[in-house]
Amino acid sequence: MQKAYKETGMNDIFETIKQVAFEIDTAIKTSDLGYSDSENSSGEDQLKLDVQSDIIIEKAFANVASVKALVSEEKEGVLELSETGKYTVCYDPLDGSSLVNVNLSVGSIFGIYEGELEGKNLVASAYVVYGPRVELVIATRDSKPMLSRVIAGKFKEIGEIFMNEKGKLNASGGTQQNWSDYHKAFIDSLFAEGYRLRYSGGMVPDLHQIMLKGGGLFSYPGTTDKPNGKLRQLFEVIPFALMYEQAGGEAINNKGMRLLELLPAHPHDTSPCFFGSKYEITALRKAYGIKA
Ligand code: AHM
Repeated sequence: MQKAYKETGMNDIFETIKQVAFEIDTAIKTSDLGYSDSENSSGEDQLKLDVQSDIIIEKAFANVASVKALVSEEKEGVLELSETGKYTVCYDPLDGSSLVNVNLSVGSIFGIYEGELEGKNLVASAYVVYGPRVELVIATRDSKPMLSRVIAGKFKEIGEIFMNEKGKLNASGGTQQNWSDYHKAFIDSLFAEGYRLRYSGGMVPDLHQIMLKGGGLFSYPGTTDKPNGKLRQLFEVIPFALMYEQAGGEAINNKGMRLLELLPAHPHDTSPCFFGSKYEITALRKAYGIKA
C-alpha cells in the first residue's frame, strides 16, 4: 500500500468510486438502454445512461468530506460541495456511452485534483471498465496503476500494471480523411512495422487494453475538423496521462508537451493526445518533428 492510499480523505474517494462503480454497472445492465427521448412503462421520462451515471456520482460524493467540488463532463462549470474539502474530483461518468447500445465496453474516468484545475495538480486518477467483468484501476503520483476486479461482489486487487518499452497495438482515433499527412504516414509506418489495429471507439477499454497488453500507442490527433482533438483534458486526457506515466509509458500532446502539464482554460477544453510505450512515443516525436 502506497502513501496516498493510506491518507483517509483520498481513501474515502477511492471507496466512493468503488460504490458508484457497482451502481453504474447495475444501471447499464438494467436500464432501458438510454433511449433518451422515450418514456418508460410507468410514463416517467427515461434518463440517458450518462445522465443517470452523473447523478449517481454526484449523490455519492455529496457527503464525502474531503471533496471540495465536482466537475462533470455532463455539466457546465464547477459544483461546489464543501469549503473545507481538499480535492476536486473531475469525472466523465460514462465515457463512450453510445457503445452500450451495441454491447461494447464503456467506462467512468476520475481525476482527483488538489488546487487549481491543471495537470500538475492531479494527485490521483481512477477509471472503471464495465465489460464482461468490472475492473477498476487507481494510480497516484507515487504508485503504479493498481488493477482491481470485482470477484464475488467485491473489488479484489489483482496487481500493478507495468508497460513494456515497446508494444504491438495501434489504436488511432479521429476521422482518417481529416488526419494530417504526417500523422497518416506515422500511423502507416507502425502498421508497416507489424503493429495490429485495436480500436473500439471507447477510450477507457482501448487505453486499458494497451496498458494490460504491455504497450502500444493510442492516439487522438488534432484533425482538420477538430484541431484540438476530441478528448477532454480534465476528465479524460490528464487522468489517463498519470496512468500511462506511472505504468512506465509516456503521454504527450502534438507539441511534445507532457499531458500532465496541460493547463485547461475551461473545464471542457480538449487536447490532441498520444499515450504509449516509450518506443512509440519516441517514434511519434520524430514523425511530428518534436525535439526530445
Ligand atoms: P463521447 O464523449 O461521445 O462518449 O466520446 C468519447 C469517445 C472516446 O471514448 C473515444 O476514444 C472517442 O470518443 C472516439 O472518437 P472517434 O469515433 O472520433 O474516434
